[in-house]
This record gives sequence, structure tokens and C-alpha cells, in this order.
Amino acid sequence: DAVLSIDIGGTKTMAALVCGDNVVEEVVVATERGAGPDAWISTIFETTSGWADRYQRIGIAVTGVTEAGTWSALNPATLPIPDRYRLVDCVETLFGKPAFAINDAQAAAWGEYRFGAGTGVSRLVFLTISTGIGGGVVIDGKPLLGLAGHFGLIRSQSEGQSPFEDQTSGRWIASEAAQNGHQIDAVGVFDRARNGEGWAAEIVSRSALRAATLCRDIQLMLDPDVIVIGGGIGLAEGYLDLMRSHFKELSPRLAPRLVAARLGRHAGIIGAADLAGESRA
Ligand code: BMX
Repeated sequence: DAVLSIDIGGTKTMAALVCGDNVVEEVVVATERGAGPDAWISTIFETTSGWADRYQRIGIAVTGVTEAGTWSALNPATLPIPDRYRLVDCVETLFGKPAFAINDAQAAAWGEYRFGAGTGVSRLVFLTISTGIGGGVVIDGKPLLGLAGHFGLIRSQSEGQSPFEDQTSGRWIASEAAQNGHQIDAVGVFDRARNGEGWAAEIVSRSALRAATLCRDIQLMLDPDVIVIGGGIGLAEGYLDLMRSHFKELSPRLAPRLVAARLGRHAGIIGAADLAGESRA
């Protein structure tokens, strides 16, 4: 039967009834940043009250790090969360059903591994370039949890000066546009770049170069069969090809194999539902 699957991201929250890779019901609400986790969870409870007798388990994919049922922010700029918030206890108490919590990108990695672009491989890395930058790793059929995959927080490309996502993600693209005197979001910068505005194309290509360099490093660290690229930026027109253009001189053995995420915005809820359904909850 169905699983209630919830995806709490930095800008929006999705709740859905999921059976395998079928999203049977779906609702999306804004994540009110200042309201805090108690409010976000009770909003989902009210919004999905009509589905109460249609599921027995709950999967929760969240931006931030989950450890033994607790939830913390690594980058509060993406979403401010009280440290070690008792996410699973709060959801199980309010909804009255067993719950399983996992990071949103780790959930998406599992979703793509099971039902999307990663079916048939044994070692997959998922990289989402969106508001922040998230990632997930599946090694020989096992999803890595905890801190694993938090590529947005690494510092090696900036000699330790700032987290990778603060110089590459959608939030960075928008802040660079503002430095150029344009108050537009990342999607707007892509539109201007497509219309031939050089300043915008330059920002997009700097982001893509950094993401491509990260993928080269991931290949040497984890040697995945495939790197699945997701997120609003990662899947924006032309971005994946820009990334691939930096691998042309690489030997085939070292060149990362990038593929576009197939489950799109549903990857996280499908992955979280599958893991919750595996009676991990
Ligand atoms: C941040 C971090 C990751 C998350 C990634 C993408 C927080 C709150 N989030 O690096 O856990 O996976 O952003 O988040 O520290 P998204 O909301 O853009 O999907």
C-alpha cells in the first residue's frame, strides 16, 4: 500500500502518497522559513488529513542532516533548523504512524538508483544543483546516510574559505547577478544568458565549471558508474552540456559519466517512500 512521503526543502514542501514510483496524490506548499519545524510538520498534517486512512508508513526527506531520527541544519542559509530537532518523534506523535527520515539528496539518490537514471548500476552518485547543492551516494546497493554526499559544504575548491554551494548554487548565481546590478533569480540569469547577455552567460559557465570540477574529483574519490545530475540549475537547459564540455580532454577512464535525473522533483519523495516502506520506519 501507499506511503505518505514528505520532502521539506529550503523554499517549498511537498507531500505525496507514493506506491513504488507512482505518485498517487501530491500537494506542494511554501516552506515558511521563519515558522520552524513544528509549524512545517503541522501544516503538512492539516494539508494531508484527508489521506489519513490510505497509508501506514511515513517517509520524510529533508534539507539538512538527519542522524538517528534527529534533524539539523549544516547551512542555515538554506533552511534554519534547531540543532538535533527530534523529527521522527514529532512526526510519529502527531501522525500516529511509524516514520523514517533521511536527507533530501540522499533520498533522491536512492530514488534514481531504484526507479530512475541509476537502475542497473551498482555505484551511483547523485548531485543536485538547486538553491543549495546536495548529494547522495549508493554503493553496491546500499544508501549512504548521515553526512555522506553533502558536497555543498565541502571547501577544497575554495582553499577552505567558503562552502562549495556558496560559490556555485542557484543562490550564488542570483547573488552574482545582483553584483552586476540585476535583481533576478537563477532562472532569470539562465533566461538572460540564453538571450545572449554575456554577463549572465559568464556566471552560468563559472557555476558549470565548478560543478564539473567537483564531478572529476568525485570520480577519483568514489569511482561511480554514473553521476546523476538533478536540481533546477542542474537540469536547466544547456547546463549539463556545459559541464560535459570540461571533460573533452580527459581520458575516457577519468571522465565522469553524467546523466540527467529522470524522476525530476519526485526523486526525493520516491526514494524516501521506498526506504520507509522497506520497514526501516
Ligand atoms: C545544503 C544542506 C544539505 C541539502 C542541500 C540541498 C542544510 C539545511 N542543507 O547543502 O543537507 O541537501 O543544501 O538543499 O544544511 P535543497 O533545499 O537545495 O535541496
